[in-house]
Amino acid sequence: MPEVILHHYGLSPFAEKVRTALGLKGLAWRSVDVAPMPPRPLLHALAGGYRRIPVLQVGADIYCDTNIILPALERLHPTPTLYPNGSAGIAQGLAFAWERAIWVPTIGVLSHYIGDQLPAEFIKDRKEGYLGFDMSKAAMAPDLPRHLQAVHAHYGWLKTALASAQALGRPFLFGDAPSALDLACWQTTFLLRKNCPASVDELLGLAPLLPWFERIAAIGHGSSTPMTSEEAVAAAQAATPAPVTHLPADGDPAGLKAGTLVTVTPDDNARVPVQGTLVAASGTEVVIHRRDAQAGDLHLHFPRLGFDVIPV
Ligand SMILES: N[C@@H](CCC(=O)N[C@@H](CS)C(=O)NCC(=O)O)C(=O)O
Repeated sequence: MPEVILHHYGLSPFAEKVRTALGLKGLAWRSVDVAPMPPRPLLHALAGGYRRIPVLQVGADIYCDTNIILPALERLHPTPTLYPNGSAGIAQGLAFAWERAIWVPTIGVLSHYIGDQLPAEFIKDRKEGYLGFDMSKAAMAPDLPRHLQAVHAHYGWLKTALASAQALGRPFLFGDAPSALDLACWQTTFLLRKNCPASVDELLGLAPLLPWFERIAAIGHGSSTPMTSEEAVAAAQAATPAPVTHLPADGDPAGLKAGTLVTVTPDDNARVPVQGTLVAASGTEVVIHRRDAQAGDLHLHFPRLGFDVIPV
């Protein structure tokens, strides 16, 4: 099987979720360090304009969004599982819900602490190309009380869930082993705890979560060796996209047929349409083919949750 290649940067918490999933699976992987903001021309060649981080590459198969990266890792390297004790559906659904609901309020808290230290060009990039709003401290300050309420409300259910698990002698949400849901809830907490002063724990009442947080932090990232973007593009060029055998033929719930020209666009932020020909689709995944002048024939995989698939 071709190497697992992660395109990412160190400060990305969504990438930290994938790095930890790679650690949980004990995988050896290749690490392509990308800039924290575009231009990223060689990643653009692979991901067709999808601008978010991380992106996972396996040969000529490109996985965009952690909600398809984790299921792909699970399919390619099933053990140890990211979905212990039959948790796949609930972990995937709640991970999506958690990240979707808590992301902007989490940025509000982050900005409260470090928003005035962020470089102007970073704030401009996030406003114009990613979030659609100004994440500077001054701009976000009026919404801080509302964001704090939202963050507290979400940690409210997480604390209840972890306390209930602990009462049953379980260190993680679904038992003895961490799940994709643990990793999702953990990564947004990681963003705050990594970048804010220690007082963030008190502000958000995180103390009951800390033993769980440390257990996940201890998983590590497996073993990675660096790779350049040029080498990653060459690896895609030299490979052939894997035949799609894990999705039903003509399985698109909206009746889209293989061969249809479509765009796939995130429905929350960084709404850059990626165009390609539908290869296969189901209620959980869509795969499109595109040919890139540098990277050759590629299959791009996206989750259905959080993306619009529109015929051109
Ligand atoms: N739903 C996406 C969210 C990814 C995301 O928002 N990543 C952030 C970095 S943590 C990002 O792309 N920021 C803008 C950028 O790096 O260009 C996923 O699960 O992968």
